[in-house]
Amino acid sequence: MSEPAARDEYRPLDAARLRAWLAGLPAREALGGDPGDWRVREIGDGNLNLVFIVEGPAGALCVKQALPYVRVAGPSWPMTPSRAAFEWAYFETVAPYVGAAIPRMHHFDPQSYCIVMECLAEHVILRRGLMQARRFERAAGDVGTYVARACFHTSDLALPVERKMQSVARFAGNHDLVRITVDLVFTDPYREAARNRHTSPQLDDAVQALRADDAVKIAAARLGAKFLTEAQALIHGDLHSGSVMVSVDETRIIDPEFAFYGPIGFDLGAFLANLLLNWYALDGLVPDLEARAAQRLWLTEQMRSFWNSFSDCFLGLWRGTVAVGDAFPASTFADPGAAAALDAQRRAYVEALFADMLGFAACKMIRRIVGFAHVADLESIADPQRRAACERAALALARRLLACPREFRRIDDLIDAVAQARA
Ligand code: SR1
Ligand code: MG
Repeated sequence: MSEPAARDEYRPLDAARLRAWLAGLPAREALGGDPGDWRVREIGDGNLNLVFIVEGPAGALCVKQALPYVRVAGPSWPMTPSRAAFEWAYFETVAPYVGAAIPRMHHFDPQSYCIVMECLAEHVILRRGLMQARRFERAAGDVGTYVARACFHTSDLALPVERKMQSVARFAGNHDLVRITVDLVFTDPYREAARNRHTSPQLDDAVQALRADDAVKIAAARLGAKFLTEAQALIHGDLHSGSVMVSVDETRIIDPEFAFYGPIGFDLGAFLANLLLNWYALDGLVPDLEARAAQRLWLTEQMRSFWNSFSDCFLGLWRGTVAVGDAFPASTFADPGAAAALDAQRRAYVEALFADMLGFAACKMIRRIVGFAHVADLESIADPQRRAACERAALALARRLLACPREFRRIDDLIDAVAQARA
């Protein structure tokens, strides 16, 4: 990876500069015509970056530029734009394993922290679709398969230690983004912090109770320690429903700027948490009772499909690959008895990932309700009473997941508990 330019050389793109810069890249072929013909729109609505769509007579491209600060907070909250290099490195690393599940990457410029990629014009952000109670039958299963492939192939189950550690070292420099997650997911929600906010006064009592609940705080802190210490695989690091783009028959994963070597359950939990938050937000998003119940049923099926796709694919890869990884070395389990013992261990490994997924999902739900960055599913509910009721129910489930993890052995245990947490 090239050395990024010094921060004071940074210049944010505007339409004119973007046209001039793209005109000098081979990727311009995708646009056709001349720069003057290209239509440039800035469409970024996330927390961090500029995102441009450039349309020419022959086609379109997406250009993402990392800002040197948190977009939603402004320059008072600086953040290294080198995250763009880690986003590029993540895509480069997982591309051989995930096929068309990521956008086609055209170019990375380490001086301007810009990535040029395929424009997914036919796709919508999954969160936006779910907020309109739309259904994308493939999405959750595809994301489960994606996490299994990306994580299995970057783990010690598939990689010899030399390659794994080289990759760990490559992503270790993304510590500024890991710091954000440590603060915003595992620390601030459980204490008074200037950046926290919640629906007040409606949720004041629930937030106070959360911050006084030592069992829940210990569980969250243990998961925070796991996040920091368990370099199980290369993880996306921010796999919420805004990082997934969908069409009727395709699913694409975007925005892996938080990538580093961490616990697989963190990616699983992030996606699951966002399905759960949407489930609770439906009380405020879908007024018709029958339509809401039907959408909720569909969403719980997606949760099941997500977990089943992940576990089937992960186990299938582990069983089917001629493993060259140094974890559970295949050569020591060659005879039939040992092979059966290894298979029991594989199942135990995946069961542990299930428990991690639920714990991390709980942390991700809590941070989106009482921390800095919330989700549009809940934020778009204008009536604070109604929004708070949805948030209170989601918080109740999250606290139960953290306080009573042994009640949740299978995905159906979670699905049963989702509706109970509304009472
Ligand atoms: C300061 S960044 C806030 C959040 O936005 C990103 O999407 C991550 O979830 C991060 O925690
Ligand atoms: Mg993002």
